[in-house]
Amino acid sequence: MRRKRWWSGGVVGLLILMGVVGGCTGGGDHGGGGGCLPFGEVEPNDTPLTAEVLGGLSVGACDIIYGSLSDPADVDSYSVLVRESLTLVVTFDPSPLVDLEVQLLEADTGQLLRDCGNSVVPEVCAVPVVVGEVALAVDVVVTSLSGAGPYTLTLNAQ
Ligand SMILES: [Ca+2]
Repeated sequence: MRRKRWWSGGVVGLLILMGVVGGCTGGGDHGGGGGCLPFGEVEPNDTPLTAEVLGGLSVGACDIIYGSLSDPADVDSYSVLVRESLTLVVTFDPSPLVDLEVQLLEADTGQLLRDCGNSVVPEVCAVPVVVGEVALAVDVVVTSLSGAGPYTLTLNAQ
């Protein structure tokens, strides 16, 4: 009798566990509660080959990057793996010392997905990303139009 009850509890527990895992498609990329995962910038990151890898993005996930362009010629590249079709909402918040340009490229082909323009207008850039059966690597490239200084970049997958 006792053994049977234990087994029932085990099945229920397993189903609950499966439900939790199935419901969180981010696979641990977001800490729950909708908070953004923080990243510090790591140099060198000037080229697609040295892009800082931020990991996978699924709907509901969010990364926030604290970076800095050390001089007007500096380039900062970040690589995300988009796991499903989603809209990537990029928000950039530079220091007044720097005027940024942010571009999103398909990592494998180098094809431009969206030029988000400079940091004056707009400061928010929504980029639809269509993903087939295989996850798509996207490079986010930050350059300076003028000046140099720190910035905050938020990648929100919706
Ligand atoms: Ca750099």
